[in-house]
Amino acid sequence: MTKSALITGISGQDGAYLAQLLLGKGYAVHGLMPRRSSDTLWRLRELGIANAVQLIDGDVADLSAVLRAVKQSNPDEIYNLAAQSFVGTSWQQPLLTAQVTGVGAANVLEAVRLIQPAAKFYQASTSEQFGLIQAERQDEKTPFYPRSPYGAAKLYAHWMTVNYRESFGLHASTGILFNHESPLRGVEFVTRKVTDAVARIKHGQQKELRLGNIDAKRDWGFAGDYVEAMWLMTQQPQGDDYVVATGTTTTVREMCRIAFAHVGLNYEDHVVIDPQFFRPAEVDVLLGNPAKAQRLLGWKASTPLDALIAMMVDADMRRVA
Ligand code: NAP
Ligand code: F7E
Repeated sequence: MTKSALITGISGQDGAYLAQLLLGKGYAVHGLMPRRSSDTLWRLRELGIANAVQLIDGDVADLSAVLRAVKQSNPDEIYNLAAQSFVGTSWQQPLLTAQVTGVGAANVLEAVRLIQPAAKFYQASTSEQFGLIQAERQDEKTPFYPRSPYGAAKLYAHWMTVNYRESFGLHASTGILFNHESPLRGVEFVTRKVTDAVARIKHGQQKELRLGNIDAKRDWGFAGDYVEAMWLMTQQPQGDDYVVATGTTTTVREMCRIAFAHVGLNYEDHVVIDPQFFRPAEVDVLLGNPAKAQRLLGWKASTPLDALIAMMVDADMRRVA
């Protein structure tokens, strides 16, 4: 029997890789897609799967649309990836972020509870929930302390998922994923902003790159590896919470050095610090402990940061050329 999956946020970085993974496993893949006036299918097209997925018109903040999508797709597994996911924007649009990133998850949980309670549910939780870190290495037991409207909205979605698991017996999991990147990353996020600029500078189209706090540290992995962890969670006998990370942390500064050096440039000749990119509150450092995911899911990050950055710079060099 062909399995059916519903992915909210299918047009995003993770949605595209997850759709590719599930199609490869023989799933019928459905995606909830909000109407946009501009093209948002570029990632699915880059992976060559735009015509292989079935798109359902709807916004995750609209319960009626979510109910209809669940009914129409009759899913065995539901992956809730839809979000206003850019931390910087969450201070400019805190209520929209709450509606989409927070209440949107509750809408999907309600739809599962009401019409598809046997479906396995995955919630895209985040290391941003740790924010002002309460332990040097963060794991599933580390207390949360979000530092942005995005982190606070995700925390609501996270606890709603745990609550629905405990209250209604749903097979509901949260993946507390640390930063993960790829050539399909949105250009507003720092890694892709850097690799895109490196390609433009190398091609003589740009001279400088303006950044904010380059002393911030992140635990960066490859999105292609991380969607495997999402799928492994829905294959377990019961729902649970898992940290997904590499277990190493690196400054934005060092990430810049690697990216510029990949094409023979020195980042210090091009990076300019610009106060407009500093945030009202910063998450200074994140470092995950993925031991539980390794032990119970058999999952381990397999792409080192320099290989990831090289992959991203090479893709942007091709695009800019
Ligand atoms: P992304 O590229 O920003 O993708 C977000 C997706 O959500 C897009 O398809 C977007 O569609 C969709 N979306 C936005 N508003 C929506 C709405 N109102 N209704 C339905 N869909 C909506 O994010 P990502 O990097 O793939 O991340 C996937 C999920 O994991 C997100 O929930 C994110 O918060 C979370 N997460 C990401 C990371 C990371 O490092 N990447 C780490 C931890 C957790 P449009 O493009 O049309 O707006
Ligand atoms: O920032 C610093 C910035 O925007 C990383 C999302 O996927 O991962 C992502 O959130 C760091 C921060 O990612 C610039 O201040 C410096 O310290 O790439 P980012 P993020 O905020 O960590 C988490 C896990 C998610 O869940 C989110 O959805 O880089 N930084 N200068 C900059 N960041 C940006 N964007 N732009 C700069 O110019």
